[in-house]
Amino acid sequence: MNFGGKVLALCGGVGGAKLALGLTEILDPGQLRVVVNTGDDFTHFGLPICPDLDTVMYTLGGVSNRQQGWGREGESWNCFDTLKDLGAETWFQLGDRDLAVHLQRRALLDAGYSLSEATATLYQGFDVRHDVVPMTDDPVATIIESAQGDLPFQHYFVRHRCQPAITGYRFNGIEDARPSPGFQAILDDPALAGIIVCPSNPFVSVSPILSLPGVRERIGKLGVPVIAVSPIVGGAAIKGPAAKMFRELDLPVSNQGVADFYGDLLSTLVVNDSDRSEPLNVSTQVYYCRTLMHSLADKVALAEACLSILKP
Ligand code: FO1
Repeated sequence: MNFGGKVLALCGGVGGAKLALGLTEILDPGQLRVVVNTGDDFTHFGLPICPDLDTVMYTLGGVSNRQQGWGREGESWNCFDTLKDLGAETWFQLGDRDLAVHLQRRALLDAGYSLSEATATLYQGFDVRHDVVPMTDDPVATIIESAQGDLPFQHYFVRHRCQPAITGYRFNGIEDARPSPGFQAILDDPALAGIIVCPSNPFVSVSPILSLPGVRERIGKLGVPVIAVSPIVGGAAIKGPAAKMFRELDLPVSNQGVADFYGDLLSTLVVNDSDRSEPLNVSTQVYYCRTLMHSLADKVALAEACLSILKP
């Protein structure tokens, strides 16, 4: 696409990966950088698991399990079944092919590579040509504060199936974390023409990225358009626990709630067509289009719509 300048996409897991795929269909590798949440990351069986980085990698690499929303298609479960036989913890499922990624990430990190470097190597292995970088190379862990106490994110999300009512959340380590070199470089790049906040969970997917020291302030001062695709449609989340979290945090489960959450960071909120009748009291522009992304054509159409808003 003849798009003047570079685009930065801020991205969590499934919803973010879908829009990122649409963007890669339109933009050349040099025109796009995707920055991915790492607050969901954790260590399991000694292996570094990066669910959002891997969901984006499998999606852009064309090997994702689209029905499941995580992991790879055509997966086998020999290792996992054996773990079961051995009486090991099996609340977090790891497929054989997926395990190879975590093993190689472990080896790269142990050899002294940063998470950014390990990610670049893994993405190359899946023939992903666009730049995708972790938000930080430093350890950050999302903690869900709940009626059952503090839960590391994967325990809340997978082990407890998002059932505990949430009372708050925090990102352990965030104060000492620095944006990754690739994230910092795009923020400092004079060619940066706009930022797209993907339709990911605002609290636990996008907020960790924006909470890195200096990031929100830097974005505010860039003077480039910042658009967010609302993950709420018809008062419900497209996927995942976002709506439940809005409700439990006493926030409106609506596009208004999303706009309020991002506040003055945004220049445009992109809202699904079907929500045209929702009254919105916002100071940002509102752009209506189809935001549901079932097919590749949907993903490309939404990416085109976002880029048309950013285009000077
Ligand atoms: N999600 C699940 O609901 N159950 C699982 O067993 C599970 C395993 C898993 C393994 C590797 C990986 O990269 C992701 C995995 N996910 C699983 C998804 C993931 O933990 C969440 O969807 C994200 O953290 C939310 O963005």
